[in-house]
Amino acid sequence: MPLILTETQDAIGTIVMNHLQKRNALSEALIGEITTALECFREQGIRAAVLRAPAGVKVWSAGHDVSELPDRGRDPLGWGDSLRVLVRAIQEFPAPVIALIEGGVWGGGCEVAMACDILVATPEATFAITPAKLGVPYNLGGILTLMNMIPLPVAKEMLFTAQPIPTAQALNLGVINYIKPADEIESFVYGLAGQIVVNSPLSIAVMKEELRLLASARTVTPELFERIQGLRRVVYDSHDYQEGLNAFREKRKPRFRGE
Ligand code: YXS
Repeated sequence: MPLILTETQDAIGTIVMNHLQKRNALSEALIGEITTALECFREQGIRAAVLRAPAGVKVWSAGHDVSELPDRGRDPLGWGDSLRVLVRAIQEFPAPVIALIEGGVWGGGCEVAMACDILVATPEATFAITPAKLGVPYNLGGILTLMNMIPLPVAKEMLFTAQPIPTAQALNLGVINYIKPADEIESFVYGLAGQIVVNSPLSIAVMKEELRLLASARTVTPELFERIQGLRRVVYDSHDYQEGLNAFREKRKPRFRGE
């Protein structure tokens, strides 16, 4: 059974994440279907894409599929990790991707939403960035996505508390573009997409790529990169990382020891 639903109309492509029994956890299978759909949209010359869950969901995405995170000793968020693949696929898609958000957005789901170009959410939506809850050392690219989207004190609060923030706060911070009630959000999002698809797709594609390249342009020396990777390795080699995974799998609270 497919994990997504897709639709194309008037140069607008829609991807509905539909793996509800796992709360749209970003498994390799789900991410594979999304990236394949984006490839098809690219071939069809889609000029705006909408990424959403079915109307009325309580959870937009539960984040990375924890059952697919490696046990300790291996970087859980390396270049080839499926979450990283999806974030890049959205950021490199040559047309704007609009996130239509209802329900809770958890963990890596926040980064997927924030990789989108325009975010529209219902008042009930929430955003929780949760590596600390699991004991995961977030990766460089992911931290940079968050740094580009969220003022540092708020990014730190979200990362350190792993608690959800409400849509109203996300709007105040500029993390999302609009808040729209559930009965208006769909027509609003497709109206926005309609304003995009009549403009020059070449101009938009180039400006999107310019923004991506400039937003990720950082001076990262080999020493800085190796120091960060060394720090992250201490975490994913640790008891606490394994404990976070085990606690999730056993549906219990983790007991972190700081080692
Ligand atoms: O028990 P069954 O088999 O029915 O499965 C349950 C959950 O185990 C499963 N599920 C997940 N499976 C894998 N990975 C997940 N992230 C995940 N989330 C949920 O879906 C079935 C229904 O879940 P349940 O009963 O908890 O649903 P609920 O409606 O009561 O609660 C929905 C949530 C989203 C509040 C709850 O499922 C939850 O808190 N999920 C985990 C959210 C989270 O911490 N995500 C971060 C994942 S790690 C990640 O994204 C990055 C690596 S990082 O940590 O670095 O950001």
